[in-house]
This record gives sequence, C-alpha cells and structure tokens, in this order.
Amino acid sequence: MTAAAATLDNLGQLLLSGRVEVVDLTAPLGPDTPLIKLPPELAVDTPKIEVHTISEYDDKGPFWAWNWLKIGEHSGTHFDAPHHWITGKDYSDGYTDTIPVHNYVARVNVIDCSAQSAADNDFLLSADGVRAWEAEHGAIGKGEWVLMRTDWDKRNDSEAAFLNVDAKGPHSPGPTVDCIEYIVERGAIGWGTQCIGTDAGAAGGMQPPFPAHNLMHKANRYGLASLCNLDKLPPKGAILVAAPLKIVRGTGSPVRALALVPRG
Ligand code: 23J
Ligand code: MN
Repeated sequence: MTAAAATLDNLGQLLLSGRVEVVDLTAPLGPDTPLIKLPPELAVDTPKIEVHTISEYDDKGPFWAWNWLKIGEHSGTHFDAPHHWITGKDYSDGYTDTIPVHNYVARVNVIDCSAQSAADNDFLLSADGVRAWEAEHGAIGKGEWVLMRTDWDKRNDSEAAFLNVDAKGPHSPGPTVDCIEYIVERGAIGWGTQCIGTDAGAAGGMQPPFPAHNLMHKANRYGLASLCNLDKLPPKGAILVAAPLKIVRGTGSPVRALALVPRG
C-alpha cells in the first residue's frame, strides 16, 4: 500500500469508529432561512425561499413524494464563487461548474472572535488580529480556509437578530480590508463567516466596499457565509468539505458544509 492509500484507509477506520467526527456546519434551508437585505436604492433582493410539493403519495403521484424549489444561489449556508463579484468576473474557472473540485476539500483555520463579537456587534477582525492568532496557533497555509467564529449561528432562528439592523444599518462582525489582503497574501483558498454574508454589516462603507467579496474574488478565491457550529471546531486540525451545486455558470450555491474533526 502507498502512504496515501494507507492514510485514506486509516481515515475510513477513524470515521467508522467516531474518532474522526463529521460536524455539520450547515443551517436549515427553508422558507424561514434569513436572507440578506441590500440597500433598496442600490439593488434588488434575493427572493424568499419556497418549497412546493409536486406530489406526496396522492393523485399527482401515487407512490412518491417530491418537491420543487424556488431559491436564490446566495441563500442560507452558501458558497460564493469568484464570478459573484465584478472583480472576479473574468476567471474561466470562477463559476460553480468550473472551479476545480479539489478546492472543495481543504484544511481549515478557525479564528475565535465570539467574545469580541458579543461585546461589539460591529467587531472587525484585522490583519493584526490574524497575525496574533497565528502566533498562538500556527501559520495559515496556502490552500487553506480561514473562518471567523462569532457564534452568530445562535441567532439563526430569528431573522431580526441574525441581520441585526437598526436605523444606522446592519450590525454584524466581519473582516477589515487589511485582514482580507493579508489572508490572500498567505494563499488562503477562502474566507468564511457565520453571518449573512462574508462581509461585515458595515462593509458597504469600507474602501473598497465589501472587501471580502471584492478582494477574495479578485484573487480567484472563495467565500462561505452563514456557517454553523464553528464552536465545535478546533483552531487548526479539521478538514472542511463544502461543494456548491454544479450550477452552469453559477455564482454560488447553498452547500452542505461539513468538517472532519479529530476527537479524543
Ligand atoms: C449580493 C450583493 C451584495 C452582497 C451579497 C450578495 C452577499 O453577501 C452574498 O451573499 O454573497 S454583500
Ligand atoms: Mn453569497
């Protein structure tokens, strides 16, 4: 057996015995899933999710149940492809059907910002914050995900609490411009958060606006939003599996995001 074959066989054993656990990083997807609200003068919103029964063992289909869905690509726990943003529009491998699939399975770094985000709903993770985390936990490597833990998933059952909008706009944590510049430089494959989008609530006022979108996709890297259960992941040592649907020329898609996590 080659080393790779032996390692993979061992992983199979560890999964079977539960010593490697599969953690679900995905929010429920349905009519109550919170959706982003964009400034109305700027944009049209993604529609509410609809689930329609085609049949359920009835006169529309006597022996089977099935539904059809109405759903935006950027709904719930979802993947942002480079073509989602104008800065990433020209990558031929930047669509949900053209991204190389090996990018959907990668090491993951989880930066715990839950305390700061609870104290300040507009908390921004900076490049210095990432460097301080690296000094404690180890460097972010090329081809790895960087996820910002805020425990925002605890608000997922209330769209009002999840979006956290007041007269001044949405208040949710996210990255600074220099944070995203730094992780792009480190070679991170993607940036993920637990909030409605990969950017902070206040990101529209940054320069450039929406830096996680603007700068990650400009560099042909990816995003993940509305992730759950990051409190169940170690800072380093887990593997993230998150693949969008193979929508032809898609800009993103809901995903079933999973993490392989060592136990014990
Ligand atoms: C469209 C326009 C602006 C933003 C977004 C979508 C997202 O956050 C998204 O889901 O990609 S900021
Ligand atoms: Mn998106």
